[in-house]
Amino acid sequence: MNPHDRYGSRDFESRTSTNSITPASHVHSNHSNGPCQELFEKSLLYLFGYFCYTYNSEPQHAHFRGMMIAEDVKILLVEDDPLIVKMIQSILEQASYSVYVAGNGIQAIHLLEELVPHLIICDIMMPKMDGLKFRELIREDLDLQLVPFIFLTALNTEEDRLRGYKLDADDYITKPFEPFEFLARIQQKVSKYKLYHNQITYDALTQLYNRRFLMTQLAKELERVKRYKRFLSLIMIDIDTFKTINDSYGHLVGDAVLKEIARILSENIRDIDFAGRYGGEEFVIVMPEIEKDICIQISERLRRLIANAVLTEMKITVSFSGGIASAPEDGLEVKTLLIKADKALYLAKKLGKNRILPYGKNE
Ligand code: GH3
Ligand code: MG
Ligand code: MG
Ligand code: MG
Repeated sequence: MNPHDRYGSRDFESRTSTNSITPASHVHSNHSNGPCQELFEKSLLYLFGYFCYTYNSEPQHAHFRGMMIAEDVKILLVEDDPLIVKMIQSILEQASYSVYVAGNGIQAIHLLEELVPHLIICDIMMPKMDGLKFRELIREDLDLQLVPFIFLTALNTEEDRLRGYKLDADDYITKPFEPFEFLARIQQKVSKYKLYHNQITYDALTQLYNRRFLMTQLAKELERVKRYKRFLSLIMIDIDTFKTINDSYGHLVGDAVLKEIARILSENIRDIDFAGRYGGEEFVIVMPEIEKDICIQISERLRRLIANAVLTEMKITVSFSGGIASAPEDGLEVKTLLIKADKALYLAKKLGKNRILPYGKNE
């Protein structure tokens, strides 16, 4: 079992905290039958039957909410043929993937407004917007640029395949395909992407979001605050006199203390909140939909929790100081809010540490 399963489940892949889309929102439309359609469908069904009989699914794992927990790997399937959709969906779901289906490029773009999948499988010949046009459009999206993209198509001349690769497709699978090989190719791309994604998203020591990803997520939340006139608070935390821990017990114990602090913080925030490691012994917790006064209360609870915790086998106790800033009252930009939270934190240190100050009440 994944040791982090208990941490709850904020879905970091969603583009904002309020989104909730469910897998397999199908939309199908009629498609034109090619000359070999019947034979093709029969061979697909045969291979698929064999696959269902033999395949033994294994659970997948990924990261959520700034710490690892049981995973949900999302695959977007853009395909207009209902039979192929059904088959691929079944293959992928048996391998524990969540499948989201769009019947053409336009529907796929609509789904991608809320979803960042771990992989996209895309047919080429589709009504309204074909796969090539769809690929061209999403290549410009920063969130999607690195998501593996596979063309799955009956178009199988060298020219067709080259055209696919020129659009920077990671793979080009032709129909009919063999289910085991198909799944193996998907799994290989998903696991490479997960590895890469984890490296650019999480801090290796604490498994919280790293600074870069934290700021990206915060920027997205602030967009939402602006667009929907919502609010958000964040606390910047700095462990008090942490240098003395290193000096007294050594860096490895210091690391273990940081890990435990991260775990406690992460276990005691809501699913839609997220925590990141901002620097060495500095953390930031972002709380969407929380106004400053409530953030103070929540942060006080966290401060007491940490101050009362006995950490590591060495039974170490620590405290932290924190500075709070809120949107929109203190600003709507990432930089502005972090600077203000840092100013409040600085004052909290100056006033004697082990305390939390909101920006704007003491300057
Ligand atoms: P203050 O109350 O003013 O924050 O005092 P402090 O000792 O916490 O502050 P200072 O900035 O002087 O020191 C921070 C220390 O955190 C120094 C550095 O060695 C330690 N540190 C930073 N990152 C890590 C880390 O990843 N592992 C360990 N073990 N220590 C770290
Ligand atoms: Mg098609
Ligand atoms: Mg510091
Ligand atoms: Mg410190």
